[in-house]
Order: sequence, then structure tokens, then C-alpha cells
Amino acid sequence: MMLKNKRILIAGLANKHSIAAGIAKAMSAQGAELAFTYQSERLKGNVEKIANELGSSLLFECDVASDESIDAMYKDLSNHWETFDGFVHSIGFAPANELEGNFVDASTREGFRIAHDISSYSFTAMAKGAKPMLNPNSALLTLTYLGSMQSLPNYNVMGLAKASLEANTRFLAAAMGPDGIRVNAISAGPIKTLAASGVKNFRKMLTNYANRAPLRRVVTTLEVGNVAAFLCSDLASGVTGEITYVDGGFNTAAMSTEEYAD
Ligand code: 0WD
Repeated sequence: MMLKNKRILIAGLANKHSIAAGIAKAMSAQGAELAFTYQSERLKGNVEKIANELGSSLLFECDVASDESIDAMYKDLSNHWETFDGFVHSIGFAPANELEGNFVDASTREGFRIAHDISSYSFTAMAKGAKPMLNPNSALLTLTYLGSMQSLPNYNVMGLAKASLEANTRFLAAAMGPDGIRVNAISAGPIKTLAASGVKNFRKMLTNYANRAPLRRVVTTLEVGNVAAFLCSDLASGVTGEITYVDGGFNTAAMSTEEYAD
């Protein structure tokens, strides 16, 4: 039980296919006590069902686009948890028209702003709000994707936002490390979720992935969850500011034998 006596807040659960659902499941299996945020009333039912299955009734509305909403969420949470041991930020968003076609043609100033605000700044905003309530040895975690390092079709401005999020992880780690708080990111391979379905031709990406990845398959949300549980546990007490890949090794391989053969 890596997370016994740890209280962890999970943000970014949309439905049972969400990466956050796999993370919540894995963390609960390791003994964590969990609380959840939901973006809006629309998603409350989905989040409530998963929370209840994992023995949690702590649910708080939080739209990370709004500082007031973040403040109100932590205020509500503090009525139940005076202190806690970290949070998972599994949130990303860009307007749909940014995620299709030629990067130059699709990009707009407003789309760029929104993508960076919701997908990167919100991690800092959540850390800022949590800071007074975090126990020593707490851990924060976010979710990123290889599009931060390498270009690929349609991912467009999200790649830039993820690059910002990864730098954010390192700067938060530096800022919070002296207080004993660790900050890490998992770079997950593609998984069919609601957010992923916003990226055009996502199915094609899954097939390409499975063909090249050393493990010759895509990863599951539970596999991401197990690494998340480790990174937020005291077993990872020496790890901070890191981007850990959970992608079947895809990022390490330039080509597979099948791709090389004619
Ligand atoms: O292939 C994938 N699915 C990968 C996802 C590969 C690598 C990384 N990721 C990242 C995503 O970019 C994101 O940061 O993992 C994170 C979680 O994504 P997910 O599990 O793939 O997607 P989903 O189940 O849709 O959850 C993301 C949720 C939102 O759902 P929708 O699809 O309704 O936008 O992020 C939340 C929301 O619940 N979210 C917000 N929460 C609070 N305030 C906001 C907001 N303003 N915007 C989005």
C-alpha cells in the first residue's frame, strides 16, 4: 500500500475512460484517500459514480479557467481536509478548430491563449491554491504528451501548451522543493478518451503507435495510474521535476523492424 495515509485530490475526471479514472483506481488500490473535482454540473454524475465506487464522497466543482472557482474549491475542501498530500492535474483543452489541419492556418491568438491558460497555467494556479494546505512530502502530478518535444499532425497548439506545462513542472519543482513538495509529470502514450477524440484522425495515431512502440501496443489508463501512484508515494521521495514516459517505449524508438521491412 504505497499511498496509505495519503490524501490526494484528483482533477480532470470526465468519465470512466479518462486517464484520471485509471489514476484514481490505482491510487485507491494503493490505499489513498481521494477527493475529486468536476468541471461543471454536466460532468458531476460521471465523477460522482466513480468517486463512490472508490469510497469517496468528496466532490467539488472547479473550472480551472477561473481563480474564484479554484479558491472556492479549496475553501470547500478545507472543510473536510485541513491538510492533504498532493493533487493530480489531468486537464487539457484547446478549441476544436485549433486541432485540425495546418498549424499555421489553424492557429489563432485566442486559441493559443486558451490552450496555454487551461492546459499549463492551471497547474500553477492549482499549486498556488493548494500550497497553504499541503503537508511536507506532498507530491503534485500532471499529464503531458510527446507533442511537447516533437511535432505531429493536428496536435498543433496543444504541443506548445504541453511544452509550457513541462517547463511549468520544472519551475514548480524548483519553487516547492525547499518545502519538501515534489512536482512531476507523466508523458502518456495516446489513449482513446474524450479529450483525445478532439484530435483529428486520432485512431490512426493509435495504430501507428502500436506499430512502432517497443511493446507493440498502446498503454492503458491503469498503467498510467500505477506510475502516478508511485510518483505520488514516498517511494519516489527522491524524484522531482521529471517527465516520466508511460508510452510502451514509443518515444525511444525511431522505427520498428516492421516499419523498416518492405
Ligand atoms: O491520449 C491521451 N488521451 C493523452 C492525454 C495522452 C497524453 C496526455 N494526455 C493528457 C491530456 O492532454 C490531459 O492533460 O491527459 C490529460 C487528461 O486527458 P484525458 O483523460 O485524455 O481526457 P478527458 O477524459 O477528456 O479529461 C480531460 C478533462 C476534461 O474533459 P473534456 O473532454 O470534457 O474537456 O479535463 C477537464 C475536463 O474534465 N477540463 C477541465 N477541468 C476544469 N476546468 C477544464 C476546465 N476549464 N477544461 C477541461
